[in-house]
Amino acid sequence: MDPKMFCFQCQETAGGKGCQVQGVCGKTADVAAAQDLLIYATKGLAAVAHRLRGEGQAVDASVAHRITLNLFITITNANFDQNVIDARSAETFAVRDELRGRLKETANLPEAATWTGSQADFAAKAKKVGVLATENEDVRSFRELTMYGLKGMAAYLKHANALGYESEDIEIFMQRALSMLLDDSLSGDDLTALALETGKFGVDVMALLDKANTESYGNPEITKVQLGVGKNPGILITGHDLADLEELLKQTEGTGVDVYTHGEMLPAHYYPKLKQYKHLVGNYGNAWWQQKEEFEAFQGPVLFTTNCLVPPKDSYKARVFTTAAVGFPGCPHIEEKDGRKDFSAVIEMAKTCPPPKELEQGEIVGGFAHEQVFAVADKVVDAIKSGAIKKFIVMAGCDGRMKSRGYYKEFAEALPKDTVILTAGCAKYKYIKLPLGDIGGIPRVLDAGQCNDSYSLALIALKLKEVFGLADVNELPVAYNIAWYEQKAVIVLLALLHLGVKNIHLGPTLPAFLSPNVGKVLVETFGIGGITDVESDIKSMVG
Ligand code: SF4
Ligand code: SF3
Repeated sequence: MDPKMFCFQCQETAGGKGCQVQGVCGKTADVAAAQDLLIYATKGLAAVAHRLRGEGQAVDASVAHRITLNLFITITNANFDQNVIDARSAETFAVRDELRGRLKETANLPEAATWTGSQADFAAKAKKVGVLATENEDVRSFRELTMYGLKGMAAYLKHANALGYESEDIEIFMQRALSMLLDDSLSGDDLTALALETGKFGVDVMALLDKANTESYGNPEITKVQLGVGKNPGILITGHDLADLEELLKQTEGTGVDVYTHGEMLPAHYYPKLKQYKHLVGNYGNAWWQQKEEFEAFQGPVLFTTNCLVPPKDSYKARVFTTAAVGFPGCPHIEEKDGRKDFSAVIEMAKTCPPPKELEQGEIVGGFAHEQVFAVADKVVDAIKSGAIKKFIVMAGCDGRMKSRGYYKEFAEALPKDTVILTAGCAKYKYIKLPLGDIGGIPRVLDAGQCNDSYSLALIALKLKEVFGLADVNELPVAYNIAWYEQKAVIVLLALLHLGVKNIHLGPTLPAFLSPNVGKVLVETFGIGGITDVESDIKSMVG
């Protein structure tokens, strides 16, 4: 029997193989098909744009922006609204056809660049263009590895774009890579090279976003973030988009409504220009997967700026607002108009709501991005030289709902006291609130920020390599134990591989989209491995 859908892009995929009836994330078969069609349309548009450039013709920046948003929309836990997704497919096909009309040479275009059909034909077409349309499992695996890297890249590029930072090089690469995913003539070596090149542009996009964030808001600095609540009504903002947070902070100023961060928005508190807003009062809750209980308790409106959205319960659904790539049927979506988003509906709702129920008290200390760590580099280097710090463990990445992820909390607790955890991404919620202490004033968990701030961790490693005069970044006393869930973790992984980092442990399970042969390439070339149990892994990673 044909599966109703097929998706294996995230770590929680059904049975560790693929969601075939309904997504574990809540994505229905119809939404999965709509996303498949949007990806197909986007590849077709990219193929036409790539050929136009090859002919020396200009391609408008709006094409790149469309591709970026289309990819972002299909990331895990971003958009569950079939109408929105289908409308984007229709528009994308129309833009593709308009561009194709300008081509001088249209011979041998791939099918995705030429398919014609009405919106009524979408459902039938969508069934034929998903992941399984590539029959050879190794080709499929390489293609999807690159595709998920591109989705992560799109997410980070979109955040940089929101702050006015663009990169034509990255956009041109994305269009070329997408068009290569339609090319049946490529060899295994070509596809391996493409996946690794995606990692190179992964470094570039994280560098661009880092520049956008730090030039807009200053360099993150060591900051204590409150976990308790105040007496005012509040808005909870979640996701990764700092530009949306800044706009919300401006519009809530003086209204008597407080703003709380949730999940991946926590690191906003570390930026000097964002933390100056006195009504940005604290962080509420934990990583994305606990949102059902936490949003109920929050009692006020919740604004989603990116993934991870869990299909909301009726008890709080009326309080959920979305913007940008995020969408859920029945939840109001705030569009940008004339360069501005109007959050007044969110603010007006907040004024009618009781203040949040307190979940906990205390604080989180974070803000250890590259410049802040460089500022205390002497202290860190001395601690390594004296043996006070024996090893750094990079534990960046994602959190998730699987019970097996308890491993990361246990691993953090069991690490010897002379080790320091370097973290970024929502994976941190497994251990950032634990009393792990410090080493001569250096906290044993250094949070650099969001998942994209894994770039900061790479810069810190490269700086240490320079200070210690090492030839290879793998000679440093640094081990990598990374937790992944969605596609932004894929671009982070490919970026680390591009930087030459070897022997990364990836868990809690290896990606289902890696075929045995492609997995073998990654193991043999880069020493990538899974996780086993806490005791054995501490022995092998720390010694
Ligand atoms: Fe399944 Fe993950 Fe795809 Fe959702 S995103 S359908 S959980 S593989
Ligand atoms: Fe988390 Fe979704 Fe990946 Fe940005 S919010 S790290 S999972």
